[in-house]
Amino acid sequence: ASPRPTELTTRFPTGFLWGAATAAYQIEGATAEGGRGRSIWDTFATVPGAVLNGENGDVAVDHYHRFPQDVAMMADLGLTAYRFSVAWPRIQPAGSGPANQAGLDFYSRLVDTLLAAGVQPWPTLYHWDLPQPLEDRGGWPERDTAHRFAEYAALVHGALGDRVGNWMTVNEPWCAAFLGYASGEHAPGRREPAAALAAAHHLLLGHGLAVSAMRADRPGVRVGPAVNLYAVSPQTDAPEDLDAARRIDGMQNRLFLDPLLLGRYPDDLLADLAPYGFAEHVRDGDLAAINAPIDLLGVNYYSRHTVSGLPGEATQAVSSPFSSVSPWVGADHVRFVPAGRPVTGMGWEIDETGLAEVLTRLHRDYPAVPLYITENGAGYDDELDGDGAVHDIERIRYLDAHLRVCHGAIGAGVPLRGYFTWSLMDNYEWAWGYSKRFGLVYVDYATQRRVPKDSAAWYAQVIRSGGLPGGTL
Ligand code: PNW
Repeated sequence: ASPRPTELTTRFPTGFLWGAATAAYQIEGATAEGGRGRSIWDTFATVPGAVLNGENGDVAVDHYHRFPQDVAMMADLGLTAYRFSVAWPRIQPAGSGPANQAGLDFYSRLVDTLLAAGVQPWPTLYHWDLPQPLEDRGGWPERDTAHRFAEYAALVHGALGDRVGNWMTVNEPWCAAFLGYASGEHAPGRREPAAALAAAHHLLLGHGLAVSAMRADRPGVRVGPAVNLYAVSPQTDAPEDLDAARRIDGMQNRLFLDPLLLGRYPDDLLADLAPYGFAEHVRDGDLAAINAPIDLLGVNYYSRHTVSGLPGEATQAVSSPFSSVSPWVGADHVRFVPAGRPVTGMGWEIDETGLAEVLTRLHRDYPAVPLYITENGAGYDDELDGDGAVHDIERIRYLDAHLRVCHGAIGAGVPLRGYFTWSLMDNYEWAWGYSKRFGLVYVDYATQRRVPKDSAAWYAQVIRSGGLPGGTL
């Protein structure tokens, strides 16, 4: 028997995946090359006022052309895995029909380059770039979109599944549904609460149908969704605040976790959402499809929501300056209140204890499934220093604190198998355009020069040593 360590260490298990994440529209550019069709983000970015400074992903960080150097950079960092997304409009420019070979070829080359560099490819099939022709036919509020997604998933998996073992279906269905169709701060910019609920159901259904299609094709495939989970706290013990926390936890976390992992929607949400006709979208067999066995659950974690249901000063939900319409369907009276913690450059409170809560809760309340942190990171207005470096000590502190929580969770028996930081490099931060930087690597947008930040060197050292250095940061 191996001796039980008497002292806490921060050594991660052998085989723990060390990764970084990106998404197609945020990094690729080349939006008119290789037969790519238009996506809802191409359209949305042209709407006056939708994106800060009217910026778009036409060029982004030119990863479409620079991927060999970017993969070399990943290898230099020592990453053992890389999470990227596949642009649906590159594969099906019209949103349906046979695959565009040039689109498949791009991801095939990327996968081969990653494998040659010793980096595991972890693709996400949907990171928000719906083909515009599908939005023209109604988008995610339309049930047919879920079936189109499963078809597309099968095409990509058919082409890459011989080399790619781990897949994510949809990224953050909460954002895609509620920022896209309720508050309208993301593409396609619609402000229709009932449609947003339909979108949420169809994103989940699309996930489930895709899992089944991929599994039928290759029974050994490992696949799951990536959801964005938050810790949620009531501001006080007042019944109104407790109810606000129940609703926000419901809409943010349980609306997705319960159907995915338990095969049902929560009763309290079904009651809250009845006025919007939510249940009318849920047909016989849908919940069984959504509850198809998954092999992994991706958890994107950034912050905690502190909420109140009492009247008071209005604050922006999730600190978005881009819409005055709440994304919180059935809970638009809820106020998001600052709890006084330090914030990142996004205005998001830094609270690693929330990650501990999220992981503990998954372990306690849901059937066991291998967990991966598929996003975690901090956005700031980083700048090159006079010495040509980027000294991003706040990002290092953020990552260190969250990784310590991951280590503790593993020690407590949570089946956490890997960690992907958001993001590998600075990129197009959606409605914020290029103004917010999440990368370990700085990108000079004028020249596309990549400059590893201090956090990149720190992360490389963590990976090399297999754990976190002691001492204070
Ligand atoms: C996630 N919110 O987006 C995405 O998966 C990434 O593409 C993105 O760059 C990253 O987190 C940082 O923002 C989110 O308002 C966008 O709650 C907005 C919210 C949450 C996540």
